[in-house]
Amino acid sequence: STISVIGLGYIGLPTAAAFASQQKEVIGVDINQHAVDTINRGEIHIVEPDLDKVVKTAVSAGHLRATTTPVEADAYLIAVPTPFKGDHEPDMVFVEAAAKSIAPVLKKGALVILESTSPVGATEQMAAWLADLRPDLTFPQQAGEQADINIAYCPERVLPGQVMVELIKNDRVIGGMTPVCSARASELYNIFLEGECVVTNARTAEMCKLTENSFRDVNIAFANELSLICADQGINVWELIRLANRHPRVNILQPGPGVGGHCIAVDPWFIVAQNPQQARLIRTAREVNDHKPFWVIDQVKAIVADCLAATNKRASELKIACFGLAFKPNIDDLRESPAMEIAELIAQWHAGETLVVEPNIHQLPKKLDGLCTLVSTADALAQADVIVMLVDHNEFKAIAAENVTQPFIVDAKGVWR
Ligand code: SAJ
Repeated sequence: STISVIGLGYIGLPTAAAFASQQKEVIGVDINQHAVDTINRGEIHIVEPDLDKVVKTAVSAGHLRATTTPVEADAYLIAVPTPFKGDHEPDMVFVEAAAKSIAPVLKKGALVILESTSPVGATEQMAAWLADLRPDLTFPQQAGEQADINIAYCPERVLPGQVMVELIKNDRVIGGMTPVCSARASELYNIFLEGECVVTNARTAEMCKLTENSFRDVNIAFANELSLICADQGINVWELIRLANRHPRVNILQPGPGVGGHCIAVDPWFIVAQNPQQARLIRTAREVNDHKPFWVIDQVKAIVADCLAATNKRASELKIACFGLAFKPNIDDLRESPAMEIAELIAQWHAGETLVVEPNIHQLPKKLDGLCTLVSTADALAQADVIVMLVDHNEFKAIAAENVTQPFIVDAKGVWR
């Protein structure tokens, strides 16, 4: 039997590789010719630990190949992006395009699974698009258990940086449009899954994915709000959280420069867009986290003023060093990163030189090119007048206290708590 994965990005490619490594015939489909060519050479176009080895083995064994045109298959998994447009409304264009691209090759008995993070009702919408294009087939919304095509929503929940482990170990929520759809989807995932398949309906599964990331966002917002309160009260927030977490039922997350990545800062808005009246806490959490970078910048401006007053230097002579650009520690992913946003705004505002340290990249992103200078940790420590710590990379946590001689520090991650 053939499994086809539509969308070969951070979720689709690892999933395709996981099936292929169980000797299944997998055909990956992506509109990006470069990604397709790279995969067919046995290489990968994204950064994720261990993914390269699994893809290489699967491609050379002939179990995985990629193409730009959908083919006939027994099961389809759709793992395309669902960004938001203008007013924080989910944008389903890629899901719609993916569904419409497989419709012509859909055969009786096929299973279609949507994995992309989606608003509630998206799976029914996808089923309607498919049914419109294939009046010759029956779908669960009309024929229930007897349908020719089975459809389910099964969200991914893997942590970037740990995808190859979590993909296999995590439990999986299976939201079939009918119980038969759920059973078939569970059977499919059980090919590689060590975690459990937990069965529900499609709408609950859609909401479950949004809930998981909103839960984390709200909890990070709580920590970020505490950091503002503590700064005002002259309390060390890192110590405070460590102490509060000694309570058996308290488990506060860590404050930071803001919330980045493509999931936690996006998905809660899907709930807010559908239920603007009810989703008050979820919306406020988003606003608290989105505001955090600007608060950090205000802290930097205040420290720079202190530094100018204490050193008699001119602003143009002052070097500010931003430590970290990635959206979280020990990865090279700079997309939707609050640290990037902060570094860019500081560099635009600052009259002197802005240094940037990011041990996981070799070249500054275009946005910062000409605006900042990429330097090593040692050079930044030696040259900077003001230090702005933005990401708790291991390399930064390993810096010996005696090598930090500057008194002018904004530490958004509590690396030097
Ligand atoms: N962050 C904090 N404080 C913390 C934890 C995280 O400020 O205590 C920040 C990080 O620095 C980062 C952002 O939050 O900027 C998000 O990082 P993350 O590690 O919490 O999550 P992601 O975006 O890498 O992956 C999340 C995961 N969701 C949950 O943990 C509920 C992952 O399991 C999902 O599969 C993924 O979103 C996704 O694709 O939806």
